[in-house]
Amino acid sequence: MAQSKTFYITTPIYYPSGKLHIGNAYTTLYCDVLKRYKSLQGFDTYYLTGMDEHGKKVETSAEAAGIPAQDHVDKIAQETKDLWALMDIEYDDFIRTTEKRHKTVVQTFFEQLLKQKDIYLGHYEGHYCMHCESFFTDTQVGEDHLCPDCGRPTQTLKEESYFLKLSKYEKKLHDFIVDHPDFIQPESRRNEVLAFIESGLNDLSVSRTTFDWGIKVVSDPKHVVYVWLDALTNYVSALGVLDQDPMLYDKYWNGDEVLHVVGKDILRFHAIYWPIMLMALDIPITFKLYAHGWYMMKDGKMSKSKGGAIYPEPFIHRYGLDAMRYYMIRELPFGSDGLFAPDAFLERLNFDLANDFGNLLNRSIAMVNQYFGGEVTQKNAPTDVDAALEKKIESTVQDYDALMDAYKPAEAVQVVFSLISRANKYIDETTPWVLAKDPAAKDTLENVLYHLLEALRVIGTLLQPVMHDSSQQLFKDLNVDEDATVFAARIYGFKPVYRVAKTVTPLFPRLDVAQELDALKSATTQEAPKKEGIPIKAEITIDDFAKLDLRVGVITACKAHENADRLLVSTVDLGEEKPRQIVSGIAGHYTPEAMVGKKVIVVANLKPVKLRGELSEGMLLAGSNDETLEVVELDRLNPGDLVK
Ligand code: ME8
Repeated sequence: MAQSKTFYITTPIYYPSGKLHIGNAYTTLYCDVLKRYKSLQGFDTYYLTGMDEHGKKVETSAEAAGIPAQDHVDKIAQETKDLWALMDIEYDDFIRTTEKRHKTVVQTFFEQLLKQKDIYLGHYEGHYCMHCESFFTDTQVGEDHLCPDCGRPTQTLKEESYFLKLSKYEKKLHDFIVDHPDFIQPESRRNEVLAFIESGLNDLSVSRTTFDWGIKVVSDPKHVVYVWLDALTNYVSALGVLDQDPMLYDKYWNGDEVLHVVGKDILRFHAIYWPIMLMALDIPITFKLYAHGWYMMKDGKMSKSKGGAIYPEPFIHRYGLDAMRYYMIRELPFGSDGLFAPDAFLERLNFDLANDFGNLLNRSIAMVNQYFGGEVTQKNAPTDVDAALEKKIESTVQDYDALMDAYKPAEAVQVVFSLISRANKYIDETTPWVLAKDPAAKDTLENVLYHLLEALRVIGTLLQPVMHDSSQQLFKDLNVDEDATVFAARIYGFKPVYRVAKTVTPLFPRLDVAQELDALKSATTQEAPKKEGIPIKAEITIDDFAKLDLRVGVITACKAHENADRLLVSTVDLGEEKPRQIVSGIAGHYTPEAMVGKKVIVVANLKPVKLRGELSEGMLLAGSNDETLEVVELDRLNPGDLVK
């Protein structure tokens, strides 16, 4: 027998800085769907997920919880595994960076890179963003010393640090990306990465001496390994890369298809640092990288460790796992952001799942029982309408496979639902209840019902990776054996005879949206944990404060910054002749649409600066903590009014 092709898929490993929300759960679900699809396709699959348990952020959140860091990460790792069990995630391994099998690999890699002088000891004096755990250059932070990634203020730090020679591999990486057009997807992200490399790579600081919670550098233990170098290594440490007989590594890393799935915010780490590490270590770059968009809530971004996030559990407990899996996959198109809104969730449940899908199954089975005592056989008298449905089944399977092979499950699921609509329309076109009144039309009617059952069987096989339980229920209702649910069976006419169940339980109930919204409100948000203290800055006088010219402004337009994910460009009316343009690091927290109409406080006498190429003539006031940010808003004042 020919050897199966292999498919190795990974999620990012999550920070245990709080309970995982639907944004984090999305990546894991997405990988689960692709893994299940590939398994059905006959691939030998391996799915890795896990936790990224080191770093300053984790140390701080353990301190905030008042427990030792190891206890803290143990607790969250268990909660995370419980969530994956609830979501029926079929991962093969769960790596934790505090495990010995991982630490050893990180330490060995570090020493190897040190020995071959790809890592060297130096000093870092630069602008450090605590939030992003990254250093930036003068040019990157601009005059205001703001983090170019998140827009937060940076602090100047000088510390001894080891550096990885990114510059040495800059050209090689650029060539690699150019030579492998599908290495980074979607293409827009690939172009972003290329542009970033073309702007020049600085050597990367890869150790820290300012905290302890990390993997120690063996030859210089006052340093801990930079959390990203540590975390990225998980993709091969979990496969036992340095084992004497690295079976998993040989099979899956050097196998047929390797896919790292990440959110757009962590693209650079995976598209630049990770491949360069591998090049330096002489490990082949076998993976492809897919960067997905974010799930947003109606009023902005979700946050893991503070309030204001949506969690999967209440939805699953109340509406069942498949409704949640369907919505989460369906609403995040390839490469774009999506909206997770409870009302939209309920409407999809009603329209797509209860009305279109559930009803198609119920009606079809009820008619087979009513008109044929539960048993129908294929008849050979196809009409044009039948032929159209058969063709639709065939094209659906083709389109679905092409989309799934291109890692686009949202689009693939939509194709299946268009077949569901088509099958419902087929019932309207063929009017079985009219045919049933005419004894001469008995075969025609049986033929119609047979077509419906075949369509349903194929729909069930296609929906398996996303809605496993509902597909199994459907197969049970249709009384279909396993051999009619495999890949090769996804053709019209595969199963010649049906003996369906006598009754079916509806797959999805119809819900009262208003009533459910009320019930969900209390269940979907979590209270913010206690704040950590931030030291008060040095004292100033009233004259210092008076130097600030603070004015009321109204945002009349707002758009995303073309060259920076985290920046929004607002047009602000300050009651002056001409509106101003202000760039702010708030894109992770507000959509451009949500900003329009806000009455905000503007620092009106701030020297104009260019932020990633866009002029910024002032600054909006906002409150923030580690995870969330809120723009300060006013209500009754007018543009140009003074704030004192
Ligand atoms: O970044 N919608 O971990 P993390 C969709 N430890 N995805 C979202 C999201 C949202 N609203 N919010 C977050 C880390 N994510 C590192 C990874 S890998 C070697 C180390 C995604 O817990 C985010 O884009 O902060 C990222 O892919 C993932 O959740 C993990 O985030």
